[in-house]
Amino acid sequence: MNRFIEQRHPIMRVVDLRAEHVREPLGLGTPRPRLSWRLESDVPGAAQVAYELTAGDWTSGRVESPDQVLVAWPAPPLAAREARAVTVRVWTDARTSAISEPLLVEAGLLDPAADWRAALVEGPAITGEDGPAVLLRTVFDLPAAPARARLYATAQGVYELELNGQRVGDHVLAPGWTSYHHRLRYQAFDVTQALHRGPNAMGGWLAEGWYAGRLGFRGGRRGVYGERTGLAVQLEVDCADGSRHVVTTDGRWRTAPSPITATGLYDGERYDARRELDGWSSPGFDDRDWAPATTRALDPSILVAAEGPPVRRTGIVRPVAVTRDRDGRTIADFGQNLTGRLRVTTTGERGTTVTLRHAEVLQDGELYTRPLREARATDEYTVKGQGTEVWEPRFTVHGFRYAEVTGGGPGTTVEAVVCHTDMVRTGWFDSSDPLLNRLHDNVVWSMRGNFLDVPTDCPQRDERLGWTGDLAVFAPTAAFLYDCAGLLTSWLADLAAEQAELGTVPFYVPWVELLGPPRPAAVWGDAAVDTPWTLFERFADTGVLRTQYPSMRAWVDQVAALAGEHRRWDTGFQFGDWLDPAAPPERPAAARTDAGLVATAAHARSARRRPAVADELGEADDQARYAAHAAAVAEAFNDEYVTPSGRLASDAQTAYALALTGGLLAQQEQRQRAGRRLTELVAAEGYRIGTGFAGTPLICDALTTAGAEQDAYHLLLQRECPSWLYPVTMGATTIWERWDSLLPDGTVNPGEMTSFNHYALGAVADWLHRTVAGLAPAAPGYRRVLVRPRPGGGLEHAEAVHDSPYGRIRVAWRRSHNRLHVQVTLPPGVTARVELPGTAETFEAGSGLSEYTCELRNPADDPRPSEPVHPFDTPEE
Ligand code: RAM
Repeated sequence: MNRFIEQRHPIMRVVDLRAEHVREPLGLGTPRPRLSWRLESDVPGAAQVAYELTAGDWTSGRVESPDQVLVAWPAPPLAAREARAVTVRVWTDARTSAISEPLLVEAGLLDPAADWRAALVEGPAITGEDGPAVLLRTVFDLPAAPARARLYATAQGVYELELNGQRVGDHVLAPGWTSYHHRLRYQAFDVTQALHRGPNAMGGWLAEGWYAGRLGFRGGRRGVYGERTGLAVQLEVDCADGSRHVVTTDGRWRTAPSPITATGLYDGERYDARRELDGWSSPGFDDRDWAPATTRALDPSILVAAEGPPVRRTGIVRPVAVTRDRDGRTIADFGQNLTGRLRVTTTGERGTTVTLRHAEVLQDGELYTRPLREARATDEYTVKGQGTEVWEPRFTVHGFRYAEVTGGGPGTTVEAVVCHTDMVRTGWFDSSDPLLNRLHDNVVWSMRGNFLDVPTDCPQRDERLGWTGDLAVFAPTAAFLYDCAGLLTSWLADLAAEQAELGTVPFYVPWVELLGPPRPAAVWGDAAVDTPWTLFERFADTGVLRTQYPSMRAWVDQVAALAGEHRRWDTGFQFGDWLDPAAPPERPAAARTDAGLVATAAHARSARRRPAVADELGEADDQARYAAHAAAVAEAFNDEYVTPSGRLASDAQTAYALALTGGLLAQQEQRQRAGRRLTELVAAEGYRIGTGFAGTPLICDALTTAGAEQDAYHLLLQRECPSWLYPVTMGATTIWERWDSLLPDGTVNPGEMTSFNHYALGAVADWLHRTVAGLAPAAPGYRRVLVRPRPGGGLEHAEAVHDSPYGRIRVAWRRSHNRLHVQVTLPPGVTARVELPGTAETFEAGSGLSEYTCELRNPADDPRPSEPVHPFDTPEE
């Protein structure tokens, strides 16, 4: 319980002032960035009653309002490139805070059609194999020292830039992956310090990446977005003498081959250090034998600014063991399945090649690469032979725990460089059960491994696609663990763009046509509704509801049309309860629960959210229309799939879980019967998992709703396969795609889809946070919290900590004998309703620390009537 030390706040102060969901607000894409801040105070119950914002010399004056999350920009809109220092101070009933540290907020190129001048300088055309990276460079003179310099850059491909021999920024795989034909992200850098009076040089590395490299399974496709890469840069310099200079990618750039002779996201990178060109991005370099770069126009209308943090190197992991296999090859075990690449230090002889292969698992002491399918995941470094050489690939990442190193000299060492979107960690869980804690750590690592600009299904094989269903079920967990609002806002913009083009929400976003044209599929397509709702619920972002509103509506309307007059979606393609453990490995859609039942329940859930969204946005007509539709779908579901006594047409766990958590059972009697039947089915299955993709994220909530929390614990703490803890007992360090990705005999599941890093089944962590620890949102952004811990499973203590938009929330409990002690810590501005087990009494908590003690009785004696544990969907009485 003491893993998270309480902070003492001796004074009242405003901290963590931020703009939109970007932590470094340079080059913002909006002229009116919304602002958020946190208040720290040691006065119990303290809450803001008013604030004053300043932006440059503009001030809002005192505004009577408790709002402190995504508060509307108070000043005249920013012009393109305009920067203003923002501060805030707040008042509570009793005190006034000091003025906060200033936050410099700077707009980017707000109207790219007018502000963007750069063309693309091109790389080579694609071939049937991974292409090389090329170098591109130009030189320019500055008449005086720079006073302010901004570099805006993007690529059709992936790029890195250098100025005068120095790397620009620390982004990995920029510009990231968006639906490039709709939205191409540009990056903004402050490069004032990298320039000087006189001659300067700028250089770029450019490779195929997602734009032109191989994407997708079964051989995939190349050149999905275009057959030739391009780099676009616009450097804007204001010099001390008042002169202004703009350097762009244009016909003056020159190009040459780089040491990277081939690079691809799946196959890896080849680097020949003998081909390095010293000083190539510095002014004095002789580039006469470089070729002039060809250029082509860039359509500026698709350019967008970043909405979240970039991909970066976020950690280094050193091997926990280094062994030699039967053939004398070195195998490094990093002790953790992760996403990134190796940094190798070697002292070989010139011309020798160090080969690095990657895998998630070993079998018979060797790397086992079959689960990677057609991803080679192999990097090669050819030594130049000048003492100690250190190399890390630039334009590839792999999902791996083990690496095989061959060909290096005797002193060759490797370390793993973890790469993913550089989100701020915001959520923690701890309990008295080490296996449960490891499960939670595995969820965190699977999120890290798969939030690489796009929320992907897996990071290792020839796939790594933004599967919508996976994200739809995982988003609530993700939003607790990390501040992923920016990343998901960007992804949702792609989802909406693809949906508008394709006429439906595709299976994954960005869309790459691999399996024929996109088709609507329940649960997966419902990401269009679920994800913005989650962002609203967890980050209080009404803006994202507004932006996604047409996409949400289009999805619900499309499914309503498919369901037709009888309001059942029981035709066409469905993934259904994908990967039900009872389905044969080669037929993952052959689940026990009828696909039409799953699809209709999913539709009912999305339809039910629509009026809530419409209400939030003040769309009264839609509110009434969709409320009626949602009721009609629920009724249709009841008519078709539920008996009057509460049995379901598919007598399977997922069917009951969907009905119970979706509010689809009209009568109390039906709910009780369904709850009992679900409990029976779970017990009959021996408390092993009996649900697939659609049911697994809901099963513990469904049991809780049915008043069977102890059965949920039984399921949660099961160690026999299939279960959440079985992989943990098998040494898993991430969440697996299949419960038995590794079979009990230690061999790898022979199925074609056997990833060891797939976050979807980790969605249970949201239940750990909300119900085991008892920390659930009860109003957007956790402004109000439901503290409803439900101890069980023999746990002695548990706690969850969340850095909400308002500040740190902690709920911790510990049992001693038959007493339960609960601690609740809330930040200023946040209140909680506290519901302790075994009593119908409720308590109110305000900011600061509140402590409660109650008797723990047999949970079966709990007098509280069963009710949904996800309170946010159910208005407080
Ligand atoms: C697999 C993906 C993903 C799932 C789809 C249906 O290929 O890895 O997890 O959403 O199938």
